[in-house]
Amino acid sequence: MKKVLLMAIPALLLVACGGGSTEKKSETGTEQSTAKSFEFTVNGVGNTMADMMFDTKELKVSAGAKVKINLSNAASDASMLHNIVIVKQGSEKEVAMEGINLKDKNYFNPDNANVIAGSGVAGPGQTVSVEFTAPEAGNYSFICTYPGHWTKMQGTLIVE
Ligand SMILES: [Cu+2]
Repeated sequence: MKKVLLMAIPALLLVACGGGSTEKKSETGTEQSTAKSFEFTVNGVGNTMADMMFDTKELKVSAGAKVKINLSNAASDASMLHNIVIVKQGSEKEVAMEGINLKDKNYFNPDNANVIAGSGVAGPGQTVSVEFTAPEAGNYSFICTYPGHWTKMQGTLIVE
């Protein structure tokens, strides 16, 4: 699994940041024992391009928390391959389009600044996971970037 630790997200939507928080910019490998953690399971359902979707449309976490999202592919049709990629809102299409030819990278570019994190690809009956540190407060999207899926398979990650 790719380790995607984005500590340096360029200031986006940096508005209501009251109080000078002294957030630790933890170096790779260190962990704040006080950090919250969240784990979710999202199911990829449907067996056709028309009815496929994530069964969960909204996830809520705290900024800086450890987050793990398990994507369980509940499809039975062999053509239904899914991943789950967390991206900055508004970049869904761009990230998905860039990923079309990146089969070797699970259909997304982990180096794209709009990508927070992403999972591997799950075939029917398989589960894949993505773990990341929640970015700063705001709304993000989670999408499936398997070619042709992003418009149908979307949800919102709310970071508070
Ligand atoms: Cu998909």
